[in-house]
Amino acid sequence: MHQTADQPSIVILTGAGISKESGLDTFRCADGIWNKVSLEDVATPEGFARDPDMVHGFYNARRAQLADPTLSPNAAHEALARLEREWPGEVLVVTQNIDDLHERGGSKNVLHMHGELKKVRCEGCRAVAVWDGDLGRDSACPTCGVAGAMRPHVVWFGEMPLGMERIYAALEDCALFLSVGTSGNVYPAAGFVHHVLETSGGRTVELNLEPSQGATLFAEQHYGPATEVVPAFVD
Ligand code: BV8
Repeated sequence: MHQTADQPSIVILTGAGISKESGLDTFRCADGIWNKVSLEDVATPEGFARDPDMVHGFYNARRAQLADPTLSPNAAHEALARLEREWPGEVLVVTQNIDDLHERGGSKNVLHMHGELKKVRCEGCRAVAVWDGDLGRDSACPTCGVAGAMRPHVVWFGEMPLGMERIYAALEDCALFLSVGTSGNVYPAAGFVHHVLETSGGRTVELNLEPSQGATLFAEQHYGPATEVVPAFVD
């Protein structure tokens, strides 16, 4: 569908809940990742400096899970891709997730504000590269060749999320802000609904398994598994 600039736009914020029914863990549910490993140890620059092998191991295990051929996008990812194809205006998926299930579900306009599991970054030349398999403390940069300076291309706590200028511009212009599968614990993402209310005044809708931290800020809420509530909302 050809998107025309003057048509109303949609911004969709997604979190780990949208990938849960594809078999990927969330962070703060009872069986969540942060109940198994401390985020200070594996999702901060300090943790990486303290024990790079532990952090590489944490992301290598998640990258291997993503490469599992039985893992696939679910009806919620596919419904958002359908919305992008059928909506005349721009549809931007801003995801906190580092998996690639939105792209594999057919979404084209995706912004990974917390980075991507399948990409790595060289702390020497700053180049970002696609990476399959394990990354280690001695891995060499595919761009500059220097070994020992590679890290996951992932935003850790205390680091600036990616694409913030583009995200705020989209929020200030959107007719609909849809939040899917996020607990609303992590900033700046958790503050996006507030930004919409203060700027574009767009329609705000939360689709989640249960009320998020910011639930009362949304004009509409629909609760249930993403594979049910997202297609129901989109279609
Ligand atoms: C920054 C790494 C500034 C990749 C992640 C006090 C106040 C305000 C802010 C702060 C503060 N103290 C510290 C901060 C800043 C901090 C923050 O917000 N901390 C929190 C804990 C208070 N934020 C940051 O540090 C961010 N950076 O602020 O930079 C700055 C300024 C200038 C210069 C430099 C820096 C960076 C945050 C990014 C951290 N990285 N991940 C990875 O390993 O994955 S965040 C981590 O949490 C995850 O990646 C995820 O993206 C994120 C959010 O989690 P959710 O996606 O919401 O997942 P969660 O499990 O919480 O919830 C799942 C939801 O799904 C639940 O509601 C559940 O009910 C629902 N669900 C479950 N099943 C289903 C379902 N829904 C539908 N269907 C289902 N089947």
